Amino acid sequence: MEMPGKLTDTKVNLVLLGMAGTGKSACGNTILGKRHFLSKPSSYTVTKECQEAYTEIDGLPVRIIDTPDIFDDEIQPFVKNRHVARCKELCQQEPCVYLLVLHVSRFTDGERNILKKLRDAFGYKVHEQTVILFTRGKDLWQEDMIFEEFLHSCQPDLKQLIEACGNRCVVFENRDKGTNQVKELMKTVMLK
Ligand SMILES: Nc1nc2c(ncn2[C@@H]2O[C@H](COP(=O)(O)OP(=O)(O)OP(=O)(O)O)[C@@H](O)[C@H]2O)c(=O)[nH]1
Ligand SMILES: [Mg+2]
Repeated sequence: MEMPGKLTDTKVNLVLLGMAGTGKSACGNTILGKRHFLSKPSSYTVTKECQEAYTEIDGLPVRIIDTPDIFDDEIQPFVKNRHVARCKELCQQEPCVYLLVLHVSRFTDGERNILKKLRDAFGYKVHEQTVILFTRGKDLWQEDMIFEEFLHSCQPDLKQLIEACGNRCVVFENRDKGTNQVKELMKTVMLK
């Protein structure tokens, strides 16, 4: 598996990106190990501005950046640009890994061209620094489906996205408090 480049610095930025309601803020909370970002069921977008939080994972200082949905076709360009600029500002110092958050049971029309939108925002090489973070892992386990099987059988547009991101995929169940999933994520984020 290809990794997003060796992260030799002592800090890393994890930028949570994805469409509204996919569980970006919930993933941020899972990584932090506590409720920090506002995360709730809503038909409106919940996170309105980029926010940061810090934690340490196995001695590594990690900055987590939670973001609003910047992929919505209805978003005003100046609003999107403001969020993107803020992310870039926060990521200036340390290496940055983008966590593209997707729901295991939904791959929407808006997500079909998400890589293009991601490249438009963060540059054409952004896929080299992107890990796909699926949420609602329990939806799979309840159907006795293992993650690898899900990845293997996913639809072509999603498969293409996964391949473009070097097959770096992790699954979270944000209702599960176990820390193993965070360890799995960090293994994928870091070049060991
Ligand atoms: N069962 C389950 N629910 C989840 C999971 N991840 C997120 N959710 C729920 O999905 C809802 C939306 O999650 P958020 O974290 O607010 O989603 P978001 O992507 O930050 O949404 P916006 O801030 O609006 O862009 C919340 O009710 C979460 O509890 C998961 O892994 N499993
Ligand atoms: Mg949010």
